[in-house]
Amino acid sequence: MTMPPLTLYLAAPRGFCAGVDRAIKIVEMALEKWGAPVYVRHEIVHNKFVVDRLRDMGAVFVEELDEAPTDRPVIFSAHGVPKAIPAEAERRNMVYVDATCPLVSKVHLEAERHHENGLQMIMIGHAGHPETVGTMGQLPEGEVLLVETVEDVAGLEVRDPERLAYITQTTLSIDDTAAIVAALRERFPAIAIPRKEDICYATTNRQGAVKAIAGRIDALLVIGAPNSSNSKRLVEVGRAAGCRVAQLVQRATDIDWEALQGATAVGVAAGASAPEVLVDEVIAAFRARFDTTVEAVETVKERVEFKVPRILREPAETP
Ligand code: 2E4
Ligand code: SF4
Repeated sequence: MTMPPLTLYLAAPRGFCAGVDRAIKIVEMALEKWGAPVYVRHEIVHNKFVVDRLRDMGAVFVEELDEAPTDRPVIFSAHGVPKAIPAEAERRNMVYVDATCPLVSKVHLEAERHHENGLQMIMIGHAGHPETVGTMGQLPEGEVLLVETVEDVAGLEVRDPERLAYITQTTLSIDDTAAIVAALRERFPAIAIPRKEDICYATTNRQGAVKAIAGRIDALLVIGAPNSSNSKRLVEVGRAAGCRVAQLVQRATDIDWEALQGATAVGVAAGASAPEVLVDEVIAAFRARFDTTVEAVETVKERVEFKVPRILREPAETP
């Protein structure tokens, strides 16, 4: 039986960013240094495949610090934590390693700097997302006001419209955020503008890569988890760029083949927390059904790398 021809356009950059690479390495190195179990507060990154692999190696994932015993090391996820969490770990005399992405920590420091200068903060982000909770938790309750949409801007009740600054989650849609920023600037012309955008390089590049293939494809598959903010944004970016069919899939078994009927060009992108083996798995699933040609479309090369914290670069203390 002859298979129908289909071209797969692979968006590049895709998949792991420097912050995810570092966070996973932190868990692996902690297991090497201290042995199992090592506790991790929240999924280290939002990907079941990554979490299951680390769990098999001896990591134990918990949602709250008090679910971890005090005599084992604990790692904080890449998304960041409110200030109260490391403080609590110290109070309980726990060894902890912070896997917060340095680009999230940069936003934390920015919030603190503005606060010290007497500015009230507005955060653009998604309510309840761990990064938003962590960033808002850098400042006392009530100091950071959250906006999720352009409509939210009208309802803001600020202390002093002359003394405001804004920060954002690192994984937002570039275009949606620009619209919210425009609304903020219109309502509060004196609002302080960040020296550099908080949306990180990896988010920016992955969205750019989806836009670059959107015009050539009948459907887009984004590999990523349903709780992965940056991955969900890639689906939205695809839709906004004209992809009628845009699916978020955790792995090949999630693909809705019905929806792809008649397609001859399909785009594949992957969120910052999705490992490349899952891209390979999706390609293999296409090869089993179509006479598949794979074409990578690279918009930019990424060369960012982050060091792991010093505690993991030092040898374990001998008793
Ligand atoms: C930390 C910050 O934030 P998101 O839900 O996109 O996290 P995910 O774990 O999917 O991606 C890695 C990451 C971690 C992104 N930004
Ligand atoms: Fe860091 Fe950006 Fe990766 Fe998030 S997506 S972990 S902010 S590099």
